[in-house]
Amino acid sequence: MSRLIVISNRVSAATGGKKGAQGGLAVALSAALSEMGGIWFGWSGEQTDEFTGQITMQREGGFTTATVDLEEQDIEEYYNGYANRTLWPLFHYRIDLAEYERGYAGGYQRTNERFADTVRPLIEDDDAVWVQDYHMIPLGAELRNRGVHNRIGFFLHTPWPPRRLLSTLPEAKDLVETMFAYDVIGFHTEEWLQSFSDFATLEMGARAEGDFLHFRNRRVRMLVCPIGIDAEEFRTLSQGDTARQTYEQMMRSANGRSMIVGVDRLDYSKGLEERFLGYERFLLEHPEERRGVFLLQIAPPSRASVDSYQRIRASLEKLSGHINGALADLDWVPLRYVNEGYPRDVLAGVYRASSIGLVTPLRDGMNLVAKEYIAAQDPEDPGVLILSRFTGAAAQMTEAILINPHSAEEISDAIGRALKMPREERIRRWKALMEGVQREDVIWWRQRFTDALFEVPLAA
Ligand code: GDG
Repeated sequence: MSRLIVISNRVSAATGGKKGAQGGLAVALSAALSEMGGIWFGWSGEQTDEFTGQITMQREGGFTTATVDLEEQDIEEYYNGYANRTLWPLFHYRIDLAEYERGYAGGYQRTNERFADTVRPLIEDDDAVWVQDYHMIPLGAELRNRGVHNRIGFFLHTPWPPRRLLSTLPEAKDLVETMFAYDVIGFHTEEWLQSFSDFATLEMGARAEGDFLHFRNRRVRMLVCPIGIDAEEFRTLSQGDTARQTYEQMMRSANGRSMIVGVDRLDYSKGLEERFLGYERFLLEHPEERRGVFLLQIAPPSRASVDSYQRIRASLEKLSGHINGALADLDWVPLRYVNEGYPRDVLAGVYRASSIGLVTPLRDGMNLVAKEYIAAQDPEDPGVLILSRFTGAAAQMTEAILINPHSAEEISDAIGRALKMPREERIRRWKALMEGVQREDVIWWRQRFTDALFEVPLAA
């Protein structure tokens, strides 16, 4: 049987089988790897003085992880540079924040070549290779250059930007050309897939035929494959001791008030400023509701060495201070803003105690928090999900209250509507959402992708 070789920027730390310590993606990929056997390869997250390609192998839970250290220049140009300062903002439609530097592009290419050199000897003839995300777009082409004829798939976890935006990237065509080395390319939504196809056909002369794109002598299959969560695991987590204690603690602290919750990595794509402004608008427009609600925003800092992340952090501190300064009372604080991460079982309890899940990204490939919020609810008395229509999740979660996050009025109206929503309507919406979260879960996602990959005929 074929083994699976998963390649991603970071490899999830081995957790000794402790459920709940990993995120959904790690759970899904480790399950696939344990079932099929294989290797998960990526950067260790560590820095070394000089790149040697020395691999650290660890065997755990039925599969092997293989990691490699990078040198300082690689980390600066490939990870902090091209991945986080160029591609991430561009792929989230923020060309105002994207930095186009030849040094970053060169470092990205060099580091991907280093990854290819390092992982190449681990790949056997029958293996299928699955590359994850925007850090590693040229990796498939580099593997082909090193004689890998195996099936190779690529999955993009972020949006793919519209053609005219992608055209601002100096090396856009070269980058897209490398993607024709893959056999299957997966996106969360039809919209991201269509943007990719538009660029390839209209800017580069590729030919579309059904699900396939033809370019020069290559043919790739494009696949819509929305990622899910491990719904069962999350539901179990939300009924465990820690989640229950957290739930009780939160209910006591809410003291009869309705809690609204947001949970996001601190990132400008998540629409946190817009969320705060929408919530402030609700408080200003509905003074009578004020003391009956509060917003808990959990936002663990990420990518702190990148300037744009320092700026968004400073701006949110200012805005939350302003809202609390203007509106708080002796025994009521409208906004609890916490820059810390919490274990997943604590988060599950927080979600369950919240009357509203407020998810307002300006752009998001999928957004797993929306799905986790639904999975954690009490079926008898579920909360209401307010979801930005610019997330991948909105294409599936149509029973949420869908809003435009750029409009403070829409956020304010949605909060008012959610607070007043009758229980029967809450239950009806939640049931439909939960059914989707359970049906199209993370196991479904990886099965859908690997099925498509194994349908590809092997090169003669
Ligand atoms: C990228 C794409 C796509 C958050 N705070 C804590 C914590 N989290 C967990 C959440 C959730 C995960 O992090 C975040 O996932 P998202 O999907 O919301 O967002 P990104 O990190 O931007 O992920 C995204 C995803 O890839 C998968 O394809 O959906 O669009 O941008 O699981 O629960 N986890 C813990 N403590 C926290 O404080 N333990």
